[in-house]
Amino acid sequence: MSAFRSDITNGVAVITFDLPGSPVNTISTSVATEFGAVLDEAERNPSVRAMVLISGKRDSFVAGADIEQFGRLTSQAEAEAMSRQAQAMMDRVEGLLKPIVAAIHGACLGGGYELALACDWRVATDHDKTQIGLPEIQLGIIPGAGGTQRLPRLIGVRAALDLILAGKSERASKALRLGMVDELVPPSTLRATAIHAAQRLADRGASERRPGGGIAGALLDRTPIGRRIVYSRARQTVLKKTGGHYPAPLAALEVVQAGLEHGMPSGMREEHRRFGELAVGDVSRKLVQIFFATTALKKDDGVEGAAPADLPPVRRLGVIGAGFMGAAIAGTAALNARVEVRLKDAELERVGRGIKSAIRVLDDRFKRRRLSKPEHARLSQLVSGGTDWSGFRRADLIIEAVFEDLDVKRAVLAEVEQETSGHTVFASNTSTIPIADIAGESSRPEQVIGMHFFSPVEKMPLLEVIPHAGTSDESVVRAVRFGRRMGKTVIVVRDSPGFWVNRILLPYMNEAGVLLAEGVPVDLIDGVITRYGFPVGPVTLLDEVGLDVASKAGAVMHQHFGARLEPAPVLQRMLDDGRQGRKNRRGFYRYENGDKKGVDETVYKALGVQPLDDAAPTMVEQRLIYAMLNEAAMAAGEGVVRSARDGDIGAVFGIGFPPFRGGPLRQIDDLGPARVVEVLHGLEIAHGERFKPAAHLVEMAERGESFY
Ligand code: T1G
Repeated sequence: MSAFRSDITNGVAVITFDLPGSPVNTISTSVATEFGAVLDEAERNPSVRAMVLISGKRDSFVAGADIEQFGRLTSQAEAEAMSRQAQAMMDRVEGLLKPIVAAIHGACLGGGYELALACDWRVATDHDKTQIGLPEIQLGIIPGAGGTQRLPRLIGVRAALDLILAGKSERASKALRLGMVDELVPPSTLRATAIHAAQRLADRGASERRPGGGIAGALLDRTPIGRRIVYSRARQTVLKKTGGHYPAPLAALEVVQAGLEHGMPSGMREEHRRFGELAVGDVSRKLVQIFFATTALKKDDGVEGAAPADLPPVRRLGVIGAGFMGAAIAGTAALNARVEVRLKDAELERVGRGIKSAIRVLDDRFKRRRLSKPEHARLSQLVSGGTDWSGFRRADLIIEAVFEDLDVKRAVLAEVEQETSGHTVFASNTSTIPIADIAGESSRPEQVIGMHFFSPVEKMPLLEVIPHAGTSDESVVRAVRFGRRMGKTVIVVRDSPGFWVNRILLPYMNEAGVLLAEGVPVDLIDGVITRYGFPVGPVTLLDEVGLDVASKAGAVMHQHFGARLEPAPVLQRMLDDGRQGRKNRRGFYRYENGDKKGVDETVYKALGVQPLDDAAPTMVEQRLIYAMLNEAAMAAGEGVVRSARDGDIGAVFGIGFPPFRGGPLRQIDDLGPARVVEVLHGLEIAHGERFKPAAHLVEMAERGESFY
C-alpha cells in the first residue's frame, strides 16, 4: 500500500501523505524512497505547476522520523547513513524546479518540520493540535535532516538555537510570530489556502523574506562577531542546564555554528556525523525508551485485560477541600480536562480563595499565551464552589483533598456517600494514608480509590492512582482516564505505605538526614545529587516539602517498615528550632523575598553538628543513591508497581530521577543486580542494617535476572 496519493487541482498537485496502518505519519527509509518517486512524477508532469504537501491523518502532519526505526540502529555508520538519506530527501524537496507548499495541521515535529522547512512556503492551521518544532534533543539526538541548517537561516540564529537546544515545539500562533511558518488559517481552509499559495508561487516566484529581529537581529544574528556572542551564551546556558550529562545540545550548537560559519555543506556534514554518533549513544537509548514508555502509558488503563466497555467519561468533577492542593487540582482539571468543577469547603471564605487560586492556573496559561482570551473566560466559568453539597450530586468523580488525617477523610467519605448518587467514584488525594483504611467503613468500597497528585499539581507530570483490594476495575479506569485528561502520566500502584514515589524517596531522604547529622555539609549533599543529574538535591527538597510534612510522612513510613526507615533526628531538631523550610522562610537554606539563597550557616548549630570539611563526595552519593535503588528493588519485588516501566517512569516524572539514566530499575539493570548487592553489602557493614540488600535483589543476582 502506498503512503502517498496525488491529485491535481488547477495545476497544483496535492500530495497527501497517509502512512497506512500507522496512527501518525513518520518518515522511514521506505517512505523517503516512495516520496522521491512521487516528486519525480509531479516534476515531470507538464500539467503540474506547483505542489502542496498535506497530511491524510486527522490531527498530525508528520511526527518526524520513525523513532522505532532509529531505536533499532546498531552502528554509528548506519545511523549516519540514515541521517544522510533524510538530508538527501529534504535537499530533493528544496531543489524541486516547481514550488512546493507545506500545509500543516497537527503535529509537525522533527523530520516533519524539517520537511516543511525544505518547502518554499508553510501554511499552518491555527488550532490547538498544531504544534511545530524540533524535539530531537529530548530524544538525545539532534535534528538530522537539515533542520540545524535551515532553521537558523529562516528565523535567525538566536531564535533557532532557542528552539533546537531545548527541543521545544510551539503552537501555531507563536510559530508564525517567529517566522517558522508563513501563514495561519483555520483548518477548514487549509487545503484551499495552500493551493492558492502554490499557484501564487508558480506565477510570481517567492518574494524575498525580510530578516526579522530588528537591530538586535542585525547585530547578533547577522554578523560573525554578534554570532560569536550568541554561541558563547548558548554554550553557557546549555552547560548550566545539562550539567554536562546530555551531549546532544552541545553537538547541536556546534553543528549550527559549523553551518553558519563555514557554509551549508559543511554544516550538513557535521549534522549527519554528530547525528550518527548520538543516535547509538547510551543517553539517546534511554530517552527513547522513556518516550515509548510514556506513549504506552497513554493507552494503559491500569487494569488487567480489557477496560469495561461503554464507560462514559467524567463530565463533572467535585473537589472537597479548597486549600492549596484542592484548588490546584480544580484549576488543572478545568484547564486540561475542560470539565465543570465544583469546589467545596467548610467556610465560604476558603471557597472563595480556592476558586481564585484555581483560576490562577488558567491566568498563568493566558499570560504565557497558551490560552486565548475567550478560552480563558470560558474555562474560568467552569469552576464554581460553595459550602454545601450543591453541584456534587451530578459529579462523576469526587476528589477529596482535605487535611491528611484518617478520621477526617473517613468522615468526608461517609458524607459523600450520603449526598451523592451511586455512580460517583470517590478519590482520596493522600500521600500517606492507606486507601483500604479510608474505604474501611464505606458502603461503596468498590468506588473508593486513591489519586496521589504531586505539588505543584499544574506543573508536575505524574499521578499515582491507587486502587485498594476492593476497588472495581471500572473505578480504576475512570480515575486513570481522568488523570490522563488532566494532562498527567498515570501509573497505577499498589495500596501500600508511601505508594511508589514516596516509598523510594523516603530512605534516600532519611539518608540525607543521617548524613546531615554526621556533619556532612548541606551544599555537599545537594551538590553530589544535582551532579548525579537530579534537578534538586534532597536537602533542598526537604525545605520545599516542608520539614513538618516530611517528618509526618517519615513517621508513617517508620511505623510500617520499622527500624530500616527510622527517621534521622535532624528533622525534629529543625522543627524544635522553628524551621519548617521554605514555607516559613527558615530551613536549611536562607530565603529572601521568596528566593532561595545560600545555605543558612546557622543551621549547623541547630543540628548540633560541626560541618565536616573532609566528607567524601563519592561516598555521599553512593549512600544516597543506593538507599533509593535498594528500596526501589524491594518495592518492585513486592509488586508495588505493575512493571519496571511504571516504576522508572514514576521515578523520572515524580522525583526527577535523571532521565538519561532511565530510572532506578533501569539503573540497577545497567549496574547489574549482583554489583548492586555487593555495594549494598559494603554499605551495610560500614553504616548499618538499613543497607541490607533487598531479598528480591539478592534473588535476582543469584538467578542472573534483570528488571527488563
Ligand atoms: N516515530 C514512531 N512512532 C511515533 C512517532 C514517531 N516519531 N510519533 C508518534 N508515534 C506513535 C506513538 O508511538 C503511538 O504509537 C502513536 O504514534 C500515537 O502517538 C531526522 C531524527 C506526534 C505529538 O519526537 O510527540 O524526526 O503506541 O499516543 O498524544 O531529525 O506522539 O499508538 O502504536 O503519542 O496524539 C522527532 C514524537 C522524531 C515526535 C502525537 N519527533 N511524537 O501525540 O499520540 S526524531 C518526535 C510525539 C526525528 C529527524 C529526526 C507524539 C505526537 P502507538 P501518541 P498523541
